[in-house]
Amino acid sequence: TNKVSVIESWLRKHRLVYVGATRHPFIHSIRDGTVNLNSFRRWLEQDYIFVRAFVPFVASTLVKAWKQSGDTNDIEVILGGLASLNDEISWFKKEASKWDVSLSNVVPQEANLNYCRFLERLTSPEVEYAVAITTFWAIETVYQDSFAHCLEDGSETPEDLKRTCERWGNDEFKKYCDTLQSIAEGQLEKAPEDVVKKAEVAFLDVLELEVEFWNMSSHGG
Ligand code: HMH
Repeated sequence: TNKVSVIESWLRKHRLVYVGATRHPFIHSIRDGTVNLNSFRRWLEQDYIFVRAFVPFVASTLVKAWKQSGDTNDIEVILGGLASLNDEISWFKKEASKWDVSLSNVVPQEANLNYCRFLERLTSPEVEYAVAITTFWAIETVYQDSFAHCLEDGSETPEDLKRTCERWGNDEFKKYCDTLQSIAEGQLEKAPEDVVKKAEVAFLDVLELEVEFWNMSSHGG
């Protein structure tokens, strides 16, 4: 059938919000090479804190997959996500030393704290798997879409920043996001209406929190 999927319909309905999160001025500044390097350093140190908080959220999503879906494929995909977060933490440490950023005493800023609290709320066993996996997909997809934009033809991303853009903008990460999307879609198709509504709200929350995160990186605060 050519029925529009739940996620596809949200992307249409919330197009402007989605574009706001994935084509933020901070991303434009990386893409056109005008990015302020202190802003980039701030993003790097704050995102390291974010990723550390992202791990328990993804782990809790794995537990939900195991309890509520039991699908072997879902569990392996989420486990793969956890494994890549393990690599990501090492990557942050290496990258930070290249930029003279110290990760040992980073003070999380307000936008980051808000985002980490949101993740923590979603680790609750009362939050449905459909909501958690949709949130997981949204979080990964915003970075994939944003950083891939910095690598497209015509972009003038400085050489030093390409390593970062490639981390999330590469084709394999795109495929991983597509897989998460189809898992989320499968859950949403069979979820009751109130759960689909909660997942939509969580999707919009992610977009808003991502915009605040980019704002924080650009200007501090
Ligand atoms: C703020 N959103 C933020 N940081 C990340 N590392 C990702 C998404 C994707 O992993």
